[in-house]
Amino acid sequence: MSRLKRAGRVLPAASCTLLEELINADKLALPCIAVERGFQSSSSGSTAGAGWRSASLLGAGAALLAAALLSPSPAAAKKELAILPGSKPPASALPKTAAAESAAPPKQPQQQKDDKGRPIYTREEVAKHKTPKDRVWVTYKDGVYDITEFVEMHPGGASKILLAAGGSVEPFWALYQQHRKAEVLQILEPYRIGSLEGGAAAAAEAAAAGADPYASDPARHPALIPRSQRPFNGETPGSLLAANPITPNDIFYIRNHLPVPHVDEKSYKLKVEGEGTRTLDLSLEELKTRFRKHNVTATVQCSGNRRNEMSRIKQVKGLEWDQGAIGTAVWGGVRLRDVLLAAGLSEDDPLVRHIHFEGFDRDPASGEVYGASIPIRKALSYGGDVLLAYEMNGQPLSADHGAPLRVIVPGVTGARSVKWLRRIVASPAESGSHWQQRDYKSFSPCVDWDSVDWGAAPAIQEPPVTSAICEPAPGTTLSAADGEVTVRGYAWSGGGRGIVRVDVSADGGASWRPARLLPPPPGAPQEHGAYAGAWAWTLWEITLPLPQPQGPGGPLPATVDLAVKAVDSSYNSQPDSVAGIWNLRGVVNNAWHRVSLPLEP
Ligand SMILES: Nc1nc2c(c(=O)[nH]1)N[C@H]1C(S)=C(S)[C@@H](COP(=O)(O)O)O[C@H]1N2
Ligand SMILES: [Mo]
Repeated sequence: MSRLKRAGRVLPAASCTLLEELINADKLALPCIAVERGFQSSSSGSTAGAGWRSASLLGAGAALLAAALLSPSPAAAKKELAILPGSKPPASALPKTAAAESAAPPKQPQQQKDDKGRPIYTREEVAKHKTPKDRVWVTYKDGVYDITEFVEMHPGGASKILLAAGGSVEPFWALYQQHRKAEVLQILEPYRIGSLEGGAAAAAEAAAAGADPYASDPARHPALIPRSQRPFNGETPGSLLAANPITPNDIFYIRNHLPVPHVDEKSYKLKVEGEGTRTLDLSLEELKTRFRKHNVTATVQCSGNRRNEMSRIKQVKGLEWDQGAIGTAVWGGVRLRDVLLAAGLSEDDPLVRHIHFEGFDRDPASGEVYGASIPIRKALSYGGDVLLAYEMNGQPLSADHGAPLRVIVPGVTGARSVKWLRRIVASPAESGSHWQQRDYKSFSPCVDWDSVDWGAAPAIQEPPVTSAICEPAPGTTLSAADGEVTVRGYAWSGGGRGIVRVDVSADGGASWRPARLLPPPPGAPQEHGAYAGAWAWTLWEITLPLPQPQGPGGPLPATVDLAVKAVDSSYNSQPDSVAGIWNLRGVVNNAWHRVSLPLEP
């Protein structure tokens, strides 16, 4: 109550409207600015879908190439290619064609040629070719390929291959190891238009100047949609998210506030100290041998997931995440509880209320380290499954995901799962970290950056039930002639509450149909809607009929307005709109997720 009063006192009633002007840039320059340097300007256009940058890249027909490049059986993909109505022989895509020539970069005085007389292109030139309009180029080893014709041959659908447009296909092939590259290469070869400058070795030339604190950041998978470069933040494209209940490590979203610290695994020590403990210094080896190993299948989601929808209502400060700042992995490590008990912490120590985590990452300007805390009840709970993880899906943690050791707090917002864990502190008080005290909190829609009282709201721990549509991608045009559309996505709730139901609408929420819940990932409770320990998301899918014209040439709605909402095991559901939960930092957006797609006859 006192919190509400406090907020009420500082706010003139007139400011309590969502129709206020956008917060101006000066007002945004608040405490978090140091850690949000890289954040990209928003796409706060008023039209639905304005923020969906990558979606428009997905031209019709890409699915075929995806099939060819990603399918387990390239032979089958070739067959598919052969039976396509109106498909041209691949020879039409050779560089001789007028189309390919006209789209070539402006002729340089002396175009460099490779040993076969083919033009040599730089990576920058290749990167300009990401859409059918600009021609779609990809590279494989030192080859440059114009695959535009191939992409356009297919009649439609969202696809994965255009994610590689303008760059190398190799990281995508590595993601889907099941396909045999030699045969897929045969499909690719006729589309070769030239060679890459410096050959395959050019890829290694990336390392930048020494003064840059981000210079030693690791390479990232090109499928990640970057939301900022320094620090790096990137999300998983929807089509890849919905494809697998376990998110492959390489495309798991990355949320870094600071430069990636490189921690030597051999000399690594975890310090455990604070109220009611005797200090421990544990090497990675000691952690692995002195404590029992556990695997926990858990979803991690950033509090800012789906923030871009908030910015469409009124600008918020933060990374413009779409629905991909979420992922699910099987985390391997030791229980935090076991380590705390080994440090002598007593379960009924009245002085210990919070467990703090501190990372090795440090703000190069202020020296501040990343930190967060969780309540003691969660930290010590046997069923709470809080893990000190050194493995992600059976692999050692990568540099971006917190090597060599990170915290995984299942059912709790991502910010508390501290990466590159340096220190654990038992304490009577919450962490004083910026990210615990002055960020990752939500307020009334009327609170702005002038009036915000950070002490007035609790730090986000368990997030509310949420869900999102991952496929079809925004920008996809639906065809009534197809009769139906298949919609896929995820649903997840905080606190280990399982998903009992997911409702999907194709008319903006006027009518609903329950989606089919897909089998939970390995290690998660196998029944849907578990009351506890349901740390992992539920993927779902549904095929819905598309509106049909009444008689030939009859009228059709211009769009199909998809919406999704989920229900968790406490029968919590989601609010229908973003406006009522808008908050200045753009966190915990769990409104119905809506995707409007144009409908053609
Ligand atoms: N040390 C440290 N831990 C951190 C962060 C960070 O910047 N530094 N980011 C946090 C946030 S906000 C999120 S959402 C998750 C993201 O984990 P991921 O990058 O492995 O997906 O890590 C959390 N742990
Ligand atoms: Mo986050």
